[in-house]
Amino acid sequence: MADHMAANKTKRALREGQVALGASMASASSLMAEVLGGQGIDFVLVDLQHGETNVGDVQRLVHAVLTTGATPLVRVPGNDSILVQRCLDLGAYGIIVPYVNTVEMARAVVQAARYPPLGQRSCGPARGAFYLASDYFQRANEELLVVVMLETRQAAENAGAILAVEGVDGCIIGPNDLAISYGHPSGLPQPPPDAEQGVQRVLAAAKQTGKFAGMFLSGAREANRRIEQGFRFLSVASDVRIAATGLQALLTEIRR
Ligand code: 3PY
Ligand code: MG
Repeated sequence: MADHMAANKTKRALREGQVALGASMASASSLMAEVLGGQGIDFVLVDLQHGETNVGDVQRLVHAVLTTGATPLVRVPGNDSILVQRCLDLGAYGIIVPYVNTVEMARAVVQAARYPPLGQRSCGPARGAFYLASDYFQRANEELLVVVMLETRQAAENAGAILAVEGVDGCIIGPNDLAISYGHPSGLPQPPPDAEQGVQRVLAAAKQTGKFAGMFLSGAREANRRIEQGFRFLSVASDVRIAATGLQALLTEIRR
């Protein structure tokens, strides 16, 4: 076991003002975790919200990602203190919490994810202290990434206050839920004008508070456009979408 917790490369990069690119995993496959992590990506997001993954899968998926050098992050299914703590105890290097709409909700995330004095995370890092490093408890608040999802009109309106909460490192926008909360359908190539105003409000709040803003995206052009605007934490692909679009493209080519 290491004496010192390995640095969270994604958090370091974000802190230095760099862009971090990641891929999301809807599947619970260790093979997929290794394949995605092995492509030179900064982080792999294990998804307990919309994927097939359960908390019992988290340990082996996080481990598989760690072997590749990518940072293993976990999106929990909701703002649930117990699940946040369990996923961190199972070795996640960061947590992404959906539907954080208010300052109170952001404070609850910090209470669950940070050890005292910043929060009230209970100390029992099953993997952290006995596998990751003996100084896990001392280093965790510094190394672990805490990301809130801003994906409603209310969240966009409260973005400045939410991002100012100590212990929140940054945010990521869910464009589908954001569009829906403004009364639009999901799956649009770009947010309609009123939802885009929400996007820009989040970005401005991030710049003002010195935190990072991110977005779930697919498509290189949209990713580059958002990076130019100042978004720095991007999930640019998901395993199921890549499999579906890659296979469709191949079949179209063969059948042409
Ligand atoms: C959304 O678009 O709402 C998301 O949460 C992306 O996963
Ligand atoms: Mg969402």
